[in-house]
Order: sequence, then C-alpha cells, then structure tokens
Amino acid sequence: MRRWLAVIILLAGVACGGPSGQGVDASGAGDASETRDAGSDAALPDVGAADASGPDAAAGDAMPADAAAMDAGMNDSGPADTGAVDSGRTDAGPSDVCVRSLCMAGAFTRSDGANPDFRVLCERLPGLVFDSGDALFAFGGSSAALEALIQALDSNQDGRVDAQDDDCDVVLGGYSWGAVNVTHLAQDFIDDARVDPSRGHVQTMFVIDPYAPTAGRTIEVPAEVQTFWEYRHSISPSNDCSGAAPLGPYEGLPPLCAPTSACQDYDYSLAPRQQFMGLTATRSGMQAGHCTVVDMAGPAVLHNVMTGQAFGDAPPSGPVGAR
Ligand SMILES: [Ca+2]
Repeated sequence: MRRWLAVIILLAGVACGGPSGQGVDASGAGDASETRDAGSDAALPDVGAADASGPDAAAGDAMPADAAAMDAGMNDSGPADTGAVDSGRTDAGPSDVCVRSLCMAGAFTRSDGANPDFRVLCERLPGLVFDSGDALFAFGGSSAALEALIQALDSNQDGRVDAQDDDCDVVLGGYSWGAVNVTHLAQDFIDDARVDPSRGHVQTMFVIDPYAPTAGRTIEVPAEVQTFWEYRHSISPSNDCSGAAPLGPYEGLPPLCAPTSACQDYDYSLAPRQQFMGLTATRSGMQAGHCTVVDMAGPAVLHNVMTGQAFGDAPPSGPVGAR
C-alpha cells in the first residue's frame, strides 16, 4: 500500500511529462502544443483542415477517403454544456441512432500529458456526456461518470434505465489510466441495479494506450461490450513523454476479451515504418509513444465509432487473448 502511494505521489508530478500545477477542470484550451511533435499545428483540428494545412500537407499524404466522409458526419464542438448531455448532438452520427458517449482521461489532471489531445477527440463524439462542461471525466471519477451516464440514458427521468427510455447506443472511451478505469465503469454500469439487463450492455468501447500501475499485464473487457477497439504502442521511442516517469515508459496493456465481444488490438509498434495520419500530424509507427498515440489514433477511433467499421489505415492488429 505504501509503495503504491509513493508511486501515485510521484506520478502526480510527472505524468506523461505534462504540467501538474494546472487546474483540475481546465477549460479545454489547455497546453495542446506541449505534447505535439515539433512543428505540428497546435490549433484545434478539423480532420479535413489538417489535410490541407497540416504539417504534412507538403509531403503529399493522401487524405483517407473514409476520413473525409467521417469529417462530414462529425459535429461542431457545440456550446459549453453544464448539463449531463448536450442533446443537440445526439443525432449527429451517420444514422439517426441515439448515442450516448463518455470519455475518461488519463492521470492525473485533465490538462496533463495527452489529455488535451484526447479532449479534442472526444469533443467530436456523438451524444457526448460532459462532466460540468468538460468533455473528459477525470481518471478517478468513475462514480461521477456512472451517475452521469445513467442520468443521460434515463430519458424519462424515473431513476432507471429500461425499456421505457429511449434506446441509445453506449460508447465508452478512455486513455491511459482512464482507459483501464473505463473498463471498470462499463462493468459497474452493467451490474448497476438501476439498469435493466435489457439495457446493460455497451455497444462500443475504445481505449488508447491503457495503462495503470495497479492494472497488471492486461485489461479485461466486460463480456457485455459488443465492439471493442484498442490502439496502443508496445515499443517506446527514446524521447517518450513518459520515459522519465515512475515505472515508465508507459505502454498500452493488451486486452482480454470474451467470445461475445468483437475485439481489435491495434499496435503501432508492429508497423514502425508505416506512416499514420493523425488528427493534426503524420507520424511513423516507431514514433508512437504514450502521448503521441492519442493524436495518431484519432481518425481511426472516430471512424470506428461513427461507422462501426474498421479504419482503412489502422496499424496491424495482434491476436486478442481470451478472458
Ligand atoms: Ca428511465
């Protein structure tokens, strides 16, 4: 116990190499530039705009055809939202299916490391459930996230999620420690007595570089998760943002899935020379690190969520272990 407390205290100061002195509930403007590759565009990206004016436009990288389609289906960031859900965005997907999405940030504060990049990604998800206006729930905020999710799904406000409510797809996403905890959030949601078994499942889960010092060597995906997408790296570059952190560098833990889940485990390190167009920059597989992987995975994650299909320019996927 004392050992983990010491690790947690140390992590608080150096998580992902990001600042630790900023407010927990930052506005989201954050210091997006500090985790980016030199020369990259720190402005909030639009996938289509990144293709035209991003740092790699001169290299002639082709815009993935499905990325353009994805952009057309995405939403503006919308107004600052103090409620649980901005209902104006719930019909923004490629179909008219009701969707409720929720994201959990990495440690420690929501301004640390690649969390600002993760916020940019999550702000594009349909039907996003906010935490007092922030697109990210803190990595340790599972209880608040569960309450917000249930509230967002309880459309008739009777305190239960059942057949009397709008039938919405649930999308859960997480990064780093938040990616580990979002698997726990999913299980808590499925097991919650207020959630009828007919609604106790998660249509889509995506995780980016799940890691926590307490997580062991794998993460377990609840059997009620229907489609699971993981994007990670397994070999860290020498300048990785978490290289100097306690127990660092942090690399994504592989998933264990039940036969009932359709799981993909994408690993950028398996394609070290392949180029991947992220939300703001293009990087090779060997440049994937614990912070850069968030921007790299952005277009693929958005495509997965919006279409339910695999992304054309995804990195190789390895075999997924059984839970
Ligand atoms: Ca209800």
